[in-house]
Amino acid sequence: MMNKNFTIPMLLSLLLLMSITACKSWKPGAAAGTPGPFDGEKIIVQGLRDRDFTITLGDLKKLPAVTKHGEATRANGETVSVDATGPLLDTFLRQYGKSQKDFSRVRFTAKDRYSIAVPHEILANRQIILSYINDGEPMPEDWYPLHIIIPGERSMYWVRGTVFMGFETGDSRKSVNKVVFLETAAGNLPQEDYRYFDSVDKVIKTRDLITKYVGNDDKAVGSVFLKAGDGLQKNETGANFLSAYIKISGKDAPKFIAPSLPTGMHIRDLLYVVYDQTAIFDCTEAITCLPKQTVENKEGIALSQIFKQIGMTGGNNYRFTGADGRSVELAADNLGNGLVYQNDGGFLTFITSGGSGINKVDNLLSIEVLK
Ligand SMILES: Nc1nc2c(c(=O)[nH]1)N[C@H]1C(S)=C(S)[C@@H](COP(=O)(O)O)O[C@H]1N2
Ligand SMILES: [Mo]
Repeated sequence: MMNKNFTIPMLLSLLLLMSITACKSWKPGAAAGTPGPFDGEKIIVQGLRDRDFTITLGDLKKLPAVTKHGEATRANGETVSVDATGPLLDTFLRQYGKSQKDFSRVRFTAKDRYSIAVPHEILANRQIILSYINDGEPMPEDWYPLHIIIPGERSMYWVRGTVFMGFETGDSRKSVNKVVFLETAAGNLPQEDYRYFDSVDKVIKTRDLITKYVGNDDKAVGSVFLKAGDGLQKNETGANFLSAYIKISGKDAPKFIAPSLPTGMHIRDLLYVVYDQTAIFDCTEAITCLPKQTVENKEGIALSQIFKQIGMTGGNNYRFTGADGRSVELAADNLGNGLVYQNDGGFLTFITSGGSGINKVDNLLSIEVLK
């Protein structure tokens, strides 16, 4: 009978011991540098040598690792919080005699095609962790080989399942010399129905927009700059941009929608896009987020404000073109208090009462800097 009294606690402690060992064996590689099942997963590296090359997670595990705490706000307002373990991007770059601040942008692309470029401003000011352990534990399988963590920056930069790192140098952004107004341009392009939650809205293809209003869309454009009304700024690859749509009606319009890409890459309330040297600008969005001005009882957006936003400068003369193809040329001195507003029919109109009296352009399509 005494045997029984011994057996139960012994059995319990044995069970406890077994479960501890079991837990441990479910967490392979939870300490920095120790081997794990995903060590063979590859990451393509571009921009550090003449040719692209491949490294593995195993290679990165040989580098000294750090653990850093990062917090970010999710789109829904919640806070994501993580202790990320892995080498710093700068530690990886040091092997090639480089550092983060040497680059104008670093693009991370994931297995699910999610992609984002981290701008120089962030590269120069933040630590970037090439994380393979989150909160001391292995990550979900599809987050391997790397989860990029940038403490202090929004979680759109925290790319899971990173399989590509592209290091870009040089300022690829040229000066803007033309602005095309999206509302007017879209009116002249094929439109398709697009189901958006409970409604059916209209979309145009970005490729149609670029072909018709910017010119040769085959001209390789490294990246396309997009800015939203809430201040969000992004660079998208030329190829991804041209595979997408812009939803021009309904909720969140104008919205950059790429059905073949993760929804985290879609951008609502677009203000403007810069493709090569042309900006595509949405005045309706501008009215919701930029200072308004009144000229001749019309309320709209000052031309100077539009130029300032898109960075269009340096012209002595400008050509204003309407949707019907008719154009007027105005000297910079005569733009005066120029304003773009929406008339009662919903069409964009340019008006100025400066210099040479009142000038108007109905159904405004574009403004170009003349050499
Ligand atoms: N691979 C991959 N990484 C991604 C995304 C994605 O769709 N795929 N979405 C990004 C965006 S837009 C956000 S806001 C965060 C969301 O992270 P959370 O689910 O932890 O909030 O992950 C980022 N990393
Ligand atoms: Mo997001």
